[in-house]
Amino acid sequence: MNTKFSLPVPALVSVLEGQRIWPPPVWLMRQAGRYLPEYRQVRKSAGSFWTMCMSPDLAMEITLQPIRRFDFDAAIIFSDILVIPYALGQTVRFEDGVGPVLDRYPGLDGLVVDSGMWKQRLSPVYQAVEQTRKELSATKALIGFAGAPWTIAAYMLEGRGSPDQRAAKLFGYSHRKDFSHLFDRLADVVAAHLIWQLEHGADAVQLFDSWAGGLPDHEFSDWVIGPTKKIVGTVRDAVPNPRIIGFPRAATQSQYERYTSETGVNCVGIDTATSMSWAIPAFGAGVAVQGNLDPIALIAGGDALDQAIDEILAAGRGHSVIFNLGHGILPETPLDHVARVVERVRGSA
Ligand code: 1CP
Repeated sequence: MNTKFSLPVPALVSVLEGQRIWPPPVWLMRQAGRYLPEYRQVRKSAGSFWTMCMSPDLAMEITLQPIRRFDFDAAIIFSDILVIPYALGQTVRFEDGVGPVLDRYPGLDGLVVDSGMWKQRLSPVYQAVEQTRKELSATKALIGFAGAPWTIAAYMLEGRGSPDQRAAKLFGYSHRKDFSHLFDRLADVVAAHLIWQLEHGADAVQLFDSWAGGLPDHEFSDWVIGPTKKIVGTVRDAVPNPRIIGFPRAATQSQYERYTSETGVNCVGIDTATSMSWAIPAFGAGVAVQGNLDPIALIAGGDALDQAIDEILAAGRGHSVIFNLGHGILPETPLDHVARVVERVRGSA
């Protein structure tokens, strides 16, 4: 039989390939998580966050929960950016009320170099990606992700999340060479992790550089742009037409512009303080823009939420945009406010 049929292309994929889709595809960073009662239920029976990340069946279930409830245009695989230090041999624990806590940084020589070992340790993520892609409707995109090297390095050297990344910066300023070797290692493992997710069925990948804000220009070049560019190049050499979203959260406008023109990503995620109407012309037509509703406006709801949604839509109309938050959704977010976002974005046709 020679029956030809073509699968629908998810709207998010079309936007990442440069098309202008209206209404724009919508998903929310950290859309699988504690604001969902069905997530809290699974979390309770699984016992720990890490167990959920490392069990493909549970990770798939949690990934699909927000799609079932809100019909988002994309699912993001349930995992964490801190699986990378784990793959490198630096143990991570998630403590209730504290967040992630890492063992002491073992130094470059203490990190695992064998990519077979990385793949083995991270294999539950690839299994989860493969299973989820099979389960998810063909109209929805599946996003894989990784932390970007600077943000991962900050956790590895600080041992936990920190407001100013002081330990990582101090290390970087005082041991430039060692730091640059660490970035080389991180770029290798992060690129491999993105490639393996794409090979197992992810339609796109996002690099989270959550701590990119607050760096001087020189360090932004060395620690954010350089490693990201290297990762994008490695992924492009390994996989045909990979779709890559970069999110250098809280960078300055000129840093955002340089990140966009120099790294080679298909789409740049902007944070809440960076305006959509500035970013679209500044980044140019070849790059899609994702963002950037204030997660606190999402908690507030009402007129403030409607107005914030409408401003982003007005700025984005006629361009390649993906509707999202400017940072992750917060646990206290009311469910009906999230439903309101999807309804209002879809209603803007
Ligand atoms: O149940 C729980 O207590 C765990 C909370 C939780 C969740 C739901 C953590 C611990 N990680 C996650 C999942 C997660 N993390 C996803 C899943 C997919 C989705 O988006 O739905 C993603 C993409 C991440 C990415 C992540 N982890 C980032 C980058 C995005 C961001 O928000 O800036 C960061 C910085 C982390 C580290 C991390 N993991 C968990 C927490 C609480 C944190 C942040 C801690 C800190 O502020 O330092």
